Amino acid sequence: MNREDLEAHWMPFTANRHFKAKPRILARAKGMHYWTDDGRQILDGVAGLWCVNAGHGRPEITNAVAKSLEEMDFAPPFNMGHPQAFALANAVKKIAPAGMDHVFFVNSGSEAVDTSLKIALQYHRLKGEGTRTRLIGRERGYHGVNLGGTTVGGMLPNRKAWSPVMVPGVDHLPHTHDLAKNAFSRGQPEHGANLAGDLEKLVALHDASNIAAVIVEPIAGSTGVLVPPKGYLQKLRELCTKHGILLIFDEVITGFGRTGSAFGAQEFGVTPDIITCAKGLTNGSVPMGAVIVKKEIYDTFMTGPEGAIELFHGYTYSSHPTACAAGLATLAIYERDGLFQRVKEIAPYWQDAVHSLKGLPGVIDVRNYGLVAAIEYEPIAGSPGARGFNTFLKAYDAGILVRAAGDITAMSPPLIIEKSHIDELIGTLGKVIKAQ
Ligand code: PXG
Ligand code: PLP
Repeated sequence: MNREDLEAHWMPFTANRHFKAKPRILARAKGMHYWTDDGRQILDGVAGLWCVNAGHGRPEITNAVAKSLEEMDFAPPFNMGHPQAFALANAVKKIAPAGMDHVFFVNSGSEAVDTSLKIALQYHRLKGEGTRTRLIGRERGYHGVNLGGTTVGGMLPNRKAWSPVMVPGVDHLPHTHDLAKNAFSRGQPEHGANLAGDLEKLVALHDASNIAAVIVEPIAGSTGVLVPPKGYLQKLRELCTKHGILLIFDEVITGFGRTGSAFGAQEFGVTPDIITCAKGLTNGSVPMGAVIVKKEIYDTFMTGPEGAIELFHGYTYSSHPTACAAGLATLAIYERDGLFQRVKEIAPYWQDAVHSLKGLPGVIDVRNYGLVAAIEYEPIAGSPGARGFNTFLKAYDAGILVRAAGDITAMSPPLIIEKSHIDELIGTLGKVIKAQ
């Protein structure tokens, strides 16, 4: 492909001119690997973009999608149903935390987040607490790119240009990243549970009667893998319950086995009121997201006249048959192959491997949980992010795909990863870091 052929496509979250000057084109994928357009094999250290949890090219998914498309390309999701939507909702409910038993389908994590915020606001109105409108996110949170999610998100470059249209009445809790106290933690860091207590300050400032929901990622992914300090999520749950505030876990990354449980909620033993998810729901094969709510929320909506629409919200492609087919096939693979349990089995090896990078030049932190890890580097003076991005580029040249988040290399391989792949991934990354 020459430069001209690349121009029309405005690429998302990409330095377009830099990319188009020296493109990185993936042409094929199978199992743990991608192949580039010029035939180079690349070991996938990020499950595509945190989504291909069962590994690439699963024939069960391909066949289910093909069959579904042949049977019925599309069915309107408003006022009409199709069997696979109900089947998938039941399959999601089966692996969701107990009591979280209703599922609203969308097409992405971003849509799941904005949907969850709308549900939270209307829930309080229906309960006669319509003053509960304020939303609370967290610094360094990522909740997708729609306006609600952008507002509750805590990443400056994602918000700056759109400041005037940010949703009003949003505050942010402090993030939990504390290198001084927690650097090189294995699993959950020791220090920082007290940071959840900042919710009390916001309650003291606004009064609980004005606060609708708190949204956090159990493990912040996009901003460089921030594992929750021991006791932090429990404390947040306690305070939300005390003040009648809904707790939303954004599990777009932590959902579907990444932590070693179906959801982070189960892994960390904290049940939120709402879960948002996407990515691993269809193994990344067809776009889809979902919002899972506890029974009490759904029941609260089911109280008006029977003939009335309860929630004026939904997408043309909510519960799209193709996506539902992909989701059903994906969840069946997770269950049949015991992939979530597999994470538990291989996580200690993964942990030892990533922590072997401690001591390499410029490495100021290594952290991990389940099958996710991050290596953080001392930034190059005057060029924040350059070291992380260069590491990504050099790693790609060396045959591994990792993700740059500022001066952090994030990794989240498919859950089918073998020890030999871990050796190759971390061995190669180590060489790249040494050569920087
Ligand atoms: N919430 C969370 C917690 C996410 O990680 C979204 C919402 C949005 O999902 P969609 O499907 O709308 O992209 C995400 C997505 C990265 C990276 O660099 C992470 C995501 C997306 C793109 C890049 O780590 N996560
Ligand atoms: N814009 C217009 C003009 C539409 O008609 C619709 C849906 O009918 C949308 C936006 C929303 O599209 P979607 O439902 O795919 O999110």
